[in-house]
Parts: sequence; C-alpha cells; structure tokens
Amino acid sequence: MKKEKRLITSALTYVNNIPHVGHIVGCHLPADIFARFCRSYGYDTTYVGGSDMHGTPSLMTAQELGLPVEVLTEELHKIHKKIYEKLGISYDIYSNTHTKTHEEITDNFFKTLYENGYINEGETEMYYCEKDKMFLPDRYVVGTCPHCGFTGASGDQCEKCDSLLSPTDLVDARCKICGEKAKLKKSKHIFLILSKGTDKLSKWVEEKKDIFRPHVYAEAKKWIQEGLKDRCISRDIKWGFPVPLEGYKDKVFYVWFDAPIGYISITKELSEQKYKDLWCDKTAKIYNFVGKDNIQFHTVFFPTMLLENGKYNLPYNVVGLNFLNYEGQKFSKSKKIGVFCNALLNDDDKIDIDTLRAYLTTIIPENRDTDYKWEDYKNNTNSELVGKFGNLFNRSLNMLKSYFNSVNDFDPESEYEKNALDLEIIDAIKTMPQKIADAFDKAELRDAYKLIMNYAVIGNGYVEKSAPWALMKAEKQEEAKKVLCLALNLCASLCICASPIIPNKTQKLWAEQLGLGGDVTSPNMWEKASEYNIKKGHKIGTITPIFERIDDEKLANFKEIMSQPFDIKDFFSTKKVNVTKKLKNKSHF
Ligand code: B3M
Ligand code: ZN
Repeated sequence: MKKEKRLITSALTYVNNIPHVGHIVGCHLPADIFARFCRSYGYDTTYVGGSDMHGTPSLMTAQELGLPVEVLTEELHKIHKKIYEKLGISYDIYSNTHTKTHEEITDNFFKTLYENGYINEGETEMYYCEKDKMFLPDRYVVGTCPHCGFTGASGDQCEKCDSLLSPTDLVDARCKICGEKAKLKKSKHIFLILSKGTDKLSKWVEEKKDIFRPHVYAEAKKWIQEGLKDRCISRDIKWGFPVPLEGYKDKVFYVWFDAPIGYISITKELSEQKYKDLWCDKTAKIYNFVGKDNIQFHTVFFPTMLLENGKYNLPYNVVGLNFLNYEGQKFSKSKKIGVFCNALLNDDDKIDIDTLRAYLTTIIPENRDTDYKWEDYKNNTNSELVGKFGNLFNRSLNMLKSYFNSVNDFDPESEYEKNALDLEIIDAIKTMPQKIADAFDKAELRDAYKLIMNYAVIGNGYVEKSAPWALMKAEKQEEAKKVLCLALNLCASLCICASPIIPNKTQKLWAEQLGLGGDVTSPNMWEKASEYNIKKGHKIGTITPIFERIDDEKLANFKEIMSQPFDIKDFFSTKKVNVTKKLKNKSHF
C-alpha cells in the first residue's frame, strides 16, 4: 500500500430536483473513476460526497410544491443517494449539509474567521415584499428584462435572452410569490473580507499552475486580477444555519459559505481519524471534482476561507469540468431536454450501467464542452465494448474451452522461445498498465479509456495474427496453448485496468469467466496488472458474452426510457410523501 493519503470529493449537489446526466458527467462519475483508480493503485483513498441541502433553489421548489423545505430536501437527498448508488458511484460516505456535525463545524469555522478579523459588518439594499414580509432572494424577484423586454425575467437571469441579471436591473420588479411591487429596503449583513487573503491566495494559485487544468488556472487568475470584493455571507431567508452572532441570529449563512465546509464535516462524519488525517495533516492530497460553474468557488472563494481560517488543508487539485450538452442543445429541465436519472430509480435492469458509464467516460467535458449523442452511445457500445473489449475475452475464453477443455496448460513464466508477436504482447502487459495509470493519475479519464481500448486492440491483434485455430489445424498445440495463455493474461490485466470505468463487467469477467475469484476492485489490485495471473493449470469459468450489441430498436427503447420528461411535481404527488406525519416527528434535524 502506498502511504499517500488522498481525499476525493464531488461537488455537493443541490437537491431541488432529480439529477440529470450532466451532473453525473460533470463531477460524480469522473470523481468516482478517479477514486476507484486511486484505491486500485494503492493510495490510501477516501471518497466523500453529499447533498447541498440549503440555498434558495430548494426553498423555491419546496414552496412551489407546497412542501416544507426540510421534507423536500430530505426526500430528494435519499433519491440522489439511490441514483448514485445505482450508477456505481463508490462514495465512502454520501451525507448532506443539514447535520449537527456540519452546523458545529460551520459555526466554529465562522468564529475563527471572525476572531481573526476577516469578517465585516455592513448594510445592503435588497428587494422586500411588504405583503409576504420577507426579503426577496434574486430568484424571487421577477420583472421586465432590460435587454429584450421579456416580462417574466427572473432576478438572476432572463430565460428568454439568457442575460445574467441582478434584481435591480429589472424594470418593474415584483415579488414572485404574490406579484406585488417589490421595494428596496436596507438590511444588516456580514461580509467575508476576501481581499485580505489575496496575497496568500495568489501565491497558492501560482503554485497550482502546472497542477490545475489550464482553464481552471485561467479562471482563478481572472478572478484575482479583477480584484476580490468582500462577499456577503448572510441571507435573509429561513432555510440554512442561523448566523451565530449577536444581531444576526434571524439570518442564515449564504449557502456557498456552508456548502464547501461540508467536505470537512462529511469527512468527520465518516470518522474522526479520517478528519484528522485528511484535513489536518498537510501531507494528504485533496482533489475536488467540480462542474464549470463551481470553479471560482473552489479556486478562489473556498481556498480564501481556508487560508483565512488557517486550520485546514487546501485542495491539492481542483479538477474543474466543463458543460455537457444534449444533441447539440443545452440540457434544460424546464424545456425537458436531456437525459434524466429518474429511470434509474425503477428497480429493473433495463439500463446497463457499465455501457452507460463507458459512453459517459468518452464525453467527460475535461477540456471543453461536450455533447451527449444517442448515436455515439450506440457506436461506443457496438464498436468499442462489443467489438474490441468483449470480443477479445469472448474469443480467447471460447478457444481455451473448445481446444483445451477450459484449462490453461502453459506456464507463462517458463523459459520458451518467443516470436516477435509474443514479444509485443509481453511488452504490452509490462508497460500498458503503467501508461494507463499515468493517464488516470492526471485525471485524464478519456485518455485512460482510449488507452484501455488500445490495450484490447493489442490483445485482439495478437490473437488474430497468431491464429490459434490455424495452429490447431497444423497440430501445433503447444504454440496454440501459449497464444491463448498470453491472450488470457492480457485479459486479466485489462480487467484490472478497466475496472475504474466498468466495475461490474470487469468483476464478472475476472471472478466468474476468467475464474480468478475475489474482487477485481479491491485496493491495491493494480500491483497485479503487469503480472501473469493465469498460471499453468488454471481452469476458467463459464463464458457468456459480456456486452450486448445495440440495434436501432433497442436504442429507441433505451432513449425512450432515459429521456422521458418528468415533472418534479408529479413525482412528489405520485410518491405520496406523508408530509404531516413526517413533520410531527421532526426536531431541528
Ligand atoms: N451546490 C452547486 C451545484 O450543485 C453547489 C455545489 C456546492 S459544492 C461545495 O452545482
Ligand atoms: Zn410578495
């Protein structure tokens, strides 16, 4: 086991809706593949995630549905958790940000910042609704867009022309809840003095120049160069943690203040020891996987909070992703364009998780925005998974079965005469796993996938050119045994290398079909990736084709299941959440 400790985090998703594939590709899946690789490679790995319970998006959805926000977020938290489990996202813990531990850590974090002189008090002017007696968060203000004249624009964005807005930009600002005219009113707030940490932050970002991806580094630099402005970290809403400061107790923390602290508290919830090892010991490496719109918070806002607090480790790498589009358009829940994960909640096996994971890996938006295309899903399954990967296993295993009664009768470690083809495959088994590991280690997961498929192509080429069937005909049985032995050893190695991406199929291949037993995803397996695992005398197991071809009809069916529009409202009404009963049993947490 390598000593290095690694903490991997996925952005904590808001629970105001059901996740769509964009969320999966934009952080949960890449973080999972990376975490699975780290475990396999032998790093002391911990992977944490959770639901971001607070914030206006959940509050608004709850109001629209007429549900208490605690109930909505708790129900959606369970649904998110279930969906990630179904997709094989291997969290060591999936918790949320509405826990006692999280409130304690957030309060302490804030108190330290306050004592260290990084908090200012001040006033802001905000829209207020006299009728609802509340300050109106951005999205609660509606009015006319100053750019296109659309009358239903929201305080943060105009849905028609896509301009980003602030509530005061709107002409004729009204309360979204009751439609009354909104009035500007002053309110006292607390501010995080980001500017005071600028020097330390700049130095830290500079150190990351070769570690962050270029677009992540560039974004951090841009924000610093524009000058860090004090950021209001309190809100006049009734959902979140109360600010523990005299005069502010009726306000709550801004969601982006408490959410990233969630990484710390969720680790602590997992275990006290992990919390100490990963957050308070500077040798631990923290990797944050985050979507495009979360990059500034993880490279500027949260690191400054950490630097000003002084107690905890900063991330080693912020793996910032880009956006995923759908067939050339933006994913849109309101317009019902995209691939949603609600179908994964049905307990049937209509969706093959590994073919989905494999396709999604090919479109992880690592360096630029990418596009989900059903046709590409089909092609990846048929030509890569069936044609290259599956085919290699299928033909090699089947030949061993029919020619040699399923038993490998060749010792790959013995002295034998090697031809050029043998030397090539032996070299591949020696070197490819490390090449693949290097790509994984840099979180270049698409490259890792390509190398894995190349590795399968090398295996297929070897079988093709060595032609065991011809050797059998020519009664060169020993030669044929050797070819199949080497091919199957490459297969075993390939299972280990591909296991971070397609964990279910590789497990089945490794344990049942190659007959090696045990768990291909267990820690430190990578050590075996360049070894000969199929020894002389080994008997393989039962063979079945591991991936199925997708024809147009199947594709249409699958598409129908996965891109079925759904409405969160219907979802909750059919779920018949028993709200009143739940509320009766409810304390603050
Ligand atoms: N909840 C935004 C999002 O779900 C936000 C991420 C928090 S990470 C600490 O995209
Ligand atoms: Zn109102």
